[in-house]
Amino acid sequence: MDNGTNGSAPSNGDAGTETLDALVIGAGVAGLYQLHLLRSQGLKVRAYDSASNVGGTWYWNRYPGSKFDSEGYIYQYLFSEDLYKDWSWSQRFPGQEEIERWMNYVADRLDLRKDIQFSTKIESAHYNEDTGRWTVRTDRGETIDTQFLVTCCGMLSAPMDDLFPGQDSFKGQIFHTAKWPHEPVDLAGKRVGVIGIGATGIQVIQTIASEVGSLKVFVRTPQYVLPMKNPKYSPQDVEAYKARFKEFQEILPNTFTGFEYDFECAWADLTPEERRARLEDIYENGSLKLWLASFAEIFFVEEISEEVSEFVREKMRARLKDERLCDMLIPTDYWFGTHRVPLESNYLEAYLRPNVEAVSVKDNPIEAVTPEGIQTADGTVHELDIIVMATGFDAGTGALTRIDIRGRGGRSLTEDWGRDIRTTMGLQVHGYPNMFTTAVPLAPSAALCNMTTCLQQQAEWISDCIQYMREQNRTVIEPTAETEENWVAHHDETAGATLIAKTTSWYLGSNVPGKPRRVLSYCGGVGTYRQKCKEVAQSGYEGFAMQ
Ligand code: NA7
Repeated sequence: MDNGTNGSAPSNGDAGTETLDALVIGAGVAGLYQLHLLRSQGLKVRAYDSASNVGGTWYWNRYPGSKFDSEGYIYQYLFSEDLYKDWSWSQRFPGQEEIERWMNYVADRLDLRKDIQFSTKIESAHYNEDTGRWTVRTDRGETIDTQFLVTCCGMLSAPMDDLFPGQDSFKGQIFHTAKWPHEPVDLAGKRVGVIGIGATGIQVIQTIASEVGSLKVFVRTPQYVLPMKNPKYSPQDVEAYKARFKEFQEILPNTFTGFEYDFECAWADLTPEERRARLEDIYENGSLKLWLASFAEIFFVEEISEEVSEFVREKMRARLKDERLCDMLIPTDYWFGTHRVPLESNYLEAYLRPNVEAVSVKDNPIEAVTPEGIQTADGTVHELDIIVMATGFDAGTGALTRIDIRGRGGRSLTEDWGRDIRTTMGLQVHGYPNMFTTAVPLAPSAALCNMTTCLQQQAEWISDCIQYMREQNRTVIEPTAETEENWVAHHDETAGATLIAKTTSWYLGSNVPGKPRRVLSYCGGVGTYRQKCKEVAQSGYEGFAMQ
């Protein structure tokens, strides 16, 4: 899978400084498209990635059971019908290996590799006010001088992998899911512990439960889950979804979440029986539709959210049966859909297996990793051979705050975002001229959307903006403080009206100690956000100072 292809190294000698028009950080979904767009515009552009190949999220997250929760046929680039139609998914929600192959297919089809430097980490990026350009340094000792810095680092690429004292002392193997090795990990017969039951932990647990000797799942916060229906595709199925290409091009960018479905009716317009029937019907769809397109009111109205939450709890109870498991695994103190809802396949049933044990660490937290296993606060040591940390990410900001990024006057993004997470539409940050961002906070691409829909829109906005600047003979762009303030206020107002703002989760950054709280994703909807971005472009980038 990993063909180890390395793009060409900087062209002008080992000690020299290469000069680019644009440097893209990341060769995942956003980075590949951004590179393609900017290169097509005639810019001298290069993408850098610390991985040895393309894929981003789908390169790193190769843990057992890793797969889409978005349908493969909508997790797609929509700018080229040929690119879309020449790839065929084998099933509705494909797995990581197939997704990684698809990303390689995209890179090859667009001939992107020659402009990507792999196995290279960007360590710092400093803005030079005199030249209006960025000086970027890599872990290979290279220096690159670039006019534009475009970050395509993904919203979930900074793993929370250093959480417990003693991790290094563990005698067995310990892996964070986002750093899963390329070599197969032999789980057969082993005593395995999984920490975390987010979307990732759930996929791991349901996949390995039957393979391992014993499995201990360390459960802190219960999680609403929805069963996935994941049929294999026949050639006819593939033809049928491909025939909808134009429809997807139309629909996806304009729905609330960038998925193919949208809210259709208001809660108040239906009788209780009709509501129930609608919930049952959507539940049977086996997708994220119950969350993202059942009733918009679940995000705003506590009573309605509670009713839909109870519907999901009922479904979970019927499968779990066991009272202790129900208490541990079914949420009661937050509402369905106020943070990421995972899809699953026989995940709950895994807990009914004799070799699987759910260990509550809610009131008895994990205190340390010892040479033998995981130790909880009461002193118990759970002896293990393998520990899987499905412990999530420093979402939206972590990828950038782990790079030394300095803007005007030497200001540090790590320090700025350490105080207050602010962006202008998730596309630029005041104080950091000529830096464009994707998948960062205050845009839908920070959480609540089908990522490809949102990332394509952002990449297109960025390349259009750069094109405009070149046509206007402008060289530097930066949102004004006022524009950013207005966007932050609008974002906060929109987010504050939702129940998302009342739920502790990574959607608010509450999984990272010390991280300033703010709902990361723009909650006004993908279509609305797109429209607002379009208006900015049509106005000649009003609110963005250009020189
Ligand atoms: P998540 O959704 O952030 O889940 C992380 C899980 O790890 C969650 O259950 C956490 O419990 C648990 N966790 C984290 N730290 C601890 C400690 N110290 N003790 C016990 N349990 C802990 O990450 P995922 O990778 O599953 O999903 C992230 C996104 O990737 C997902 O939304 C998809 O979009 C893809 P907690 O809830 O904090 O109590």
